[in-house]
Amino acid sequence: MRDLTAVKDALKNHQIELPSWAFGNSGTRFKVFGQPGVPRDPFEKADDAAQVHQYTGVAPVMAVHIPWDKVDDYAALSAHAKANGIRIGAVNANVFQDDDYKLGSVCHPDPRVREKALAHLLECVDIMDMTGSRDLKLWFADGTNYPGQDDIAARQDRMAEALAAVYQRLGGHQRMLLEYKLFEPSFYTTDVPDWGTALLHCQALGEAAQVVVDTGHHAPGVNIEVIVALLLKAGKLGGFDFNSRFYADDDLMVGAADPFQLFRIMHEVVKAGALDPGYGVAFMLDQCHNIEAKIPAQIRSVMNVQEAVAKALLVDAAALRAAQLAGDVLEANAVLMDAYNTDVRPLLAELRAEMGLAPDPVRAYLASGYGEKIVAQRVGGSAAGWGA
Ligand code: RM4
Ligand code: MN
Repeated sequence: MRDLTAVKDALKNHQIELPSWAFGNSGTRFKVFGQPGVPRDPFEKADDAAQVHQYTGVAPVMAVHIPWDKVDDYAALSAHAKANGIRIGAVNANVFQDDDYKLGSVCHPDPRVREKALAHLLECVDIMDMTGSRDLKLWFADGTNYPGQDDIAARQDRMAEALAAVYQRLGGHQRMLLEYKLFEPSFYTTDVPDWGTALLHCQALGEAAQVVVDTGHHAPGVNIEVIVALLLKAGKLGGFDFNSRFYADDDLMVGAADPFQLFRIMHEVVKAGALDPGYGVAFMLDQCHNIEAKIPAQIRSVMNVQEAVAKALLVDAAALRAAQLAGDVLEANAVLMDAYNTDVRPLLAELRAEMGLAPDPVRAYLASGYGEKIVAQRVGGSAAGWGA
């Protein structure tokens, strides 16, 4: 696309969903370094998410994670988000932090544990009804550590059974997003380890079941844009959990480790017309800011996604196609690299000016004094976190 007005319009309409858990304390299994001023409840998380939206203008949605974001009154949480200019997005289920789940959740050999896990998933759909959320995001830590520990095929049947029960419960506008991950916490088998497994389950369920690509959930060297292209072709790409990784599921800021990969992924999305909000791909962040300040890190992440999207939108599709059809390998590659090597920061600054925003959202946030204000105000209570 060479029409800069169209590029800017597409960027204005491209929304990025923020993870509530990115605002709370997080860490590794070695240490959680608490930060002053972190939210103490989901309402304060929504306040912080609203800051990210205020400075970027394209992040008006915050995903929640249950039970981390459990509240007595979800209508009040939605109203609070709305009053701050944002809304509640995907509801993420958590069936990996209870003692009962040592050997799995919905794939556990004991039907009592499976029932408990299923009840939680159904509770998440109840919450979606109250928050008006469209998406239920499912990631399972289920798997085994040792050969012979459990029956691999039987576990697939248990997974399918639970997913079908949840699928039945979905309302007309609701979707189930199934996320895969190669390994961790299980080290021998994982019950939904890859996009093929996720796709098989989703295909068996129906249209409202879609696959989520978490960019940190593959083996090193896996070509994620091929997966994205195939899922888009199958009409089964429900969304992304964006983050970057150097080694495993690092959950670092998206675009930090490999901005070129992010561009290649977004190029597939743009080509398929899937950037359009009506297409139904949820562009979510799934990150943890263990050592850096959380709100500016989220702002930076949104900006990193925007840069990749802008570059993908700048690809001269006609020239690329012509070179591809002519078998001109070098020219085709050059067309793509031309877009990638464009400095889109001036374009994004211009876009922000048009949207009434500061050209540099991170600086504007830092100058606002909000960071100092929350450190001063949020004393007492217990800081939110996922308790690694
Ligand atoms: C998982 C997965 C989920 C996220 C949790 C915290 O690895 O990526 O999407 O909710 O971590
Ligand atoms: Mn994820």
